[in-house]
Amino acid sequence: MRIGIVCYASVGGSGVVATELAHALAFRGHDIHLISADLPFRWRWGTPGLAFERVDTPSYPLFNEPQYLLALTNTLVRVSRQHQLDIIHAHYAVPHATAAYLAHAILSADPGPTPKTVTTLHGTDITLVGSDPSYASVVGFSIEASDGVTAVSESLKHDTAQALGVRRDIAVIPNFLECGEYRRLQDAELRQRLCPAGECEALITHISNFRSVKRIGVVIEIFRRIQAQCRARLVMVGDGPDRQAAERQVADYGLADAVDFVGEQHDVVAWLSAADLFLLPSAQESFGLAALEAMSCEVPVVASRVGGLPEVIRDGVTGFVCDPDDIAGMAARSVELLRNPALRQHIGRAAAADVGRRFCTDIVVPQYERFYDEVLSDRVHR
Ligand code: GMT
Repeated sequence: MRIGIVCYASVGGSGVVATELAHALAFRGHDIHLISADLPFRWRWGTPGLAFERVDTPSYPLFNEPQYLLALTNTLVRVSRQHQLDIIHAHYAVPHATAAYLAHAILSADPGPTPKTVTTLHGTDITLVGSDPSYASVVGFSIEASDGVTAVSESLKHDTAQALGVRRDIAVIPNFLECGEYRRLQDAELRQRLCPAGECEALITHISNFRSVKRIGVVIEIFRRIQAQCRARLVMVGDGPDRQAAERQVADYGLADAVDFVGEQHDVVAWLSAADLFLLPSAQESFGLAALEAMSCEVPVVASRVGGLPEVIRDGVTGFVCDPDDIAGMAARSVELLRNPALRQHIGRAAAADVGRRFCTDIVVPQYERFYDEVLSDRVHR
């Protein structure tokens, strides 16, 4: 198949999933064009069958507003015409589903077949941004107009109907990772560096893009409560708007010596392999790719019971999910895990095994291939 995949380049799960899907599909013999404003975070050169197509949004002194939707639509039309795309696959509805719709309308006047459009919903494109009254009508319309729609969890499928009144069929295809790569490393060097003997007993990690939905302040509050009961260090991986406030909070709590802010990191497997526990107390999380990565590296996760997280983490079996307001509960679960190495190992191994059964590339990517086949043969219900 010839597929154009559209995504955001910035650090964020939707861009990661779209880029990994592009690599995996190219590896499986498809002709893939990854279309984005910049090279995505996870982009790797040299995969045969995979090309990068940049969206250039020219500026003009009259406009304060960059015309990204028009530039993207134009790029989709150009790439479709040059490479006779079978499918345009938009990751993140805002505004990618709308650009796909417009490109489809333009291309339908050309002779020959018009590419089908597929939209994958990721989360905040529905729950925060897409349902904002400033966007809701056009986002709902563009989703209804796609030839096929997928969501990364049952919870997000439900939220799409609730928030936007979308009535069409939505297939649930979960996020995935390369299970062979997301494996706990036995290399103790980073652990030793972060957690020298005598200074800390447990290493706790959080990875995100530090936006308010991730509740970074709650991560630090949970850590403060853990610290009151057992010696531990917290490693904060990532960057974003809430980082400064978090650093101030850490200083106010007198925890500066126990918390490291290490910024964005490419090699998350090494950081996860050093960890005993992963915290994800988000306010909303349609899937929680970061939790999946931790689980695959045998790190037990304590998370909020929101969105798709309970579909990823089986409470009490492959990690723990608590009411998002129950900060005391999240701290108690964390302490329970940190004080009991056997439980930690048991949950960590169960988590990695479950990821291996449900969320590996070679299990999930064929689900996308089957979905593309259904869309191309008009077997998808609107
Ligand atoms: O979180 C966002 O605002 C953006 C989005 C992204 O592009 O990373 O995250 C969402 O998509 C991820 C990939 O499908 C999911 O793993 C995240 O749970 C989801 N974030 C939220 O729902 C808050």
